[in-house]
Amino acid sequence: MITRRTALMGAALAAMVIAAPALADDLKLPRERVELVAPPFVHPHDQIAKDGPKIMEFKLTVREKEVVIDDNGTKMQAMTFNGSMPAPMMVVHEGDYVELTLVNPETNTMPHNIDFHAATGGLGGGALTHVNPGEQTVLRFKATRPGVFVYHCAPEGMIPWHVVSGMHGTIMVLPRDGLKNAEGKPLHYDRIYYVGENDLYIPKDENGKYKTYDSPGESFGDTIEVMRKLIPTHVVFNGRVGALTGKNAMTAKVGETVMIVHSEANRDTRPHLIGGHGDYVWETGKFNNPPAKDLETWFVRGGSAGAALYTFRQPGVYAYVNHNLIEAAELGATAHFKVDGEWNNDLMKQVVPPGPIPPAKSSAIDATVLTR
Ligand SMILES: [Cu+2]
Repeated sequence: MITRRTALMGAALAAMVIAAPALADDLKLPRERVELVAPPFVHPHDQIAKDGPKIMEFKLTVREKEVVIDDNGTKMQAMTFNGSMPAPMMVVHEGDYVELTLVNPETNTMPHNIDFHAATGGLGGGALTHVNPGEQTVLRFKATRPGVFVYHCAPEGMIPWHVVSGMHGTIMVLPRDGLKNAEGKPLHYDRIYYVGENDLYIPKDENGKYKTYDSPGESFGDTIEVMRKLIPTHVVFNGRVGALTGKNAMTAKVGETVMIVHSEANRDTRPHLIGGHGDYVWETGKFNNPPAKDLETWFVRGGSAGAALYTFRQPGVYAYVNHNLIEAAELGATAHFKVDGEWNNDLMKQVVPPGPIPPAKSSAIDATVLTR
């Protein structure tokens, strides 16, 4: 029998549980709260850690929302962390603790969680972070391995659907003393951009027109049908066709070294900078392996992130693509870098501009005809 007293005690106990920090302060480490920013931008951070390990605090709020994914106005019921596709990139140093508050507002319709590929145990945190609408949770894990690692939502029975609906991002765990090349020489970047590639599977009606839905749940059955055929209708960078092209181009200056982090949580991809290279590329994204040099195209395995450093040497607009060129040109996987600076004629020069072919004096074709 529950008396008024036991009910009150129960309430008091519940209040104590709620009032107590979700995680006991067993770690006597300084804390740093980080404000995340939407990709392709990355929050300010030190490339070389100034002092010892910290508890790095982040907050992700799940946003279920309708988004437009191309210039034709095609709509999708997206599921996101913090409203962006991909989710924001987090940066910490090896040995830091990542403390994430994951919020699932009651206005949402789905349960969500988070699986950090950088974390050890508990399904990458997925087993400890399952939150229904109206709930939040706090997860802490130690960043023990340096590199760029994908994180994504992974609710039981719906994992691929939540991932291709937008719930994926990247965390970068930098070595405390910064990045190095194969010879141990320090490497640094002047700018960093985060490109998150996303394969999308939008259902069509009997007339071949993309369908729209009022909620993620309503789109589930049709979307799974398209997903099972493994042919994406769109392959996009940062949530939609054109998210990083034209006026949305990423920018740099000649002489600047740019770090490009590229993730695909679900499917293989092959980044390529047209007219440039990867000076140093951690194709698997893990900084304890020496970076490869002078790459033309690199391979990012589905479910991972890669990192490339490039120092721009010429001005102009560079296309940065998934070099499955059908996916780049027809399905959307294209970004732009707009680079200002001085042109270097030694590296490239137009010796003769395009013009009419001059008449041949004595042609090899004629000689071939004569010998027949
Ligand atoms: Cu989810």
